[in-house]
Amino acid sequence: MKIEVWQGDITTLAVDAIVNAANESLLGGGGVDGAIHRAAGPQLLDACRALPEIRPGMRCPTGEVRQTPAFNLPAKHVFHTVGPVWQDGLRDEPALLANCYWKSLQLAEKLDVESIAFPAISCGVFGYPLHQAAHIAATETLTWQRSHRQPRRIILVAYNAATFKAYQSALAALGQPVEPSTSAIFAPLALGLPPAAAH
Ligand code: AR6
Repeated sequence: MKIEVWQGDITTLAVDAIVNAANESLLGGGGVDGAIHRAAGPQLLDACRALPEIRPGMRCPTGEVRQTPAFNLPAKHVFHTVGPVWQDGLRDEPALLANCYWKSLQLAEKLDVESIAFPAISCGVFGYPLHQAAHIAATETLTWQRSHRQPRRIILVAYNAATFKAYQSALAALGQPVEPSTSAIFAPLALGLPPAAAH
């Protein structure tokens, strides 16, 4: 088994679970969060609002994960996780980012998820340096995969070429080269099925 790397829009993937890079309110935002809410439809926001608040305005602390259905998306579940805002790297950012990956994988195992796709959590608005974040994503997912059977497919989604390259070099440094054909291997899953056919 290998960690897969795929370049494109995570909202098009017919996987069991896609991970959202959200904020602690879970009430939507820009970036991949905005794209996921737009593609899933307004029921996603209702489902997020229905999740319990830990304190006013906070439904999911940084480094944790919450689950909702995926509504109009071709995926089955959305796992909402909250990455750390990058400050200087000395405020627990690496451990918090690692938790986003690890706790999402624990939830996936609990829900019998066979395939899961992650965006580059914290690498947009939250400003995490790309190569450091890619190293954490690669380390957590490879470590998980080497010691667990599920999820069988773990896909790191790069929205742009720079992120794809960062994943390639992070995985190669950890002993897993990524062949250029990886996205072709993945293509049969990314069928772009109309949402109604996928449910
Ligand atoms: N598919 C895959 N990746 C995407 C997509 C997409 N459709 N769109 C963007 N990305 P960001 P963060 C990539 O900013 O840094 C939101 O407002 C993007 O290129 O979405 O964790 C939330 O509500 C980047 O590599 O998330 C929070 O307030 C990566 O996804 C805050 O932003 C993450 O960028 C979270 O910031």
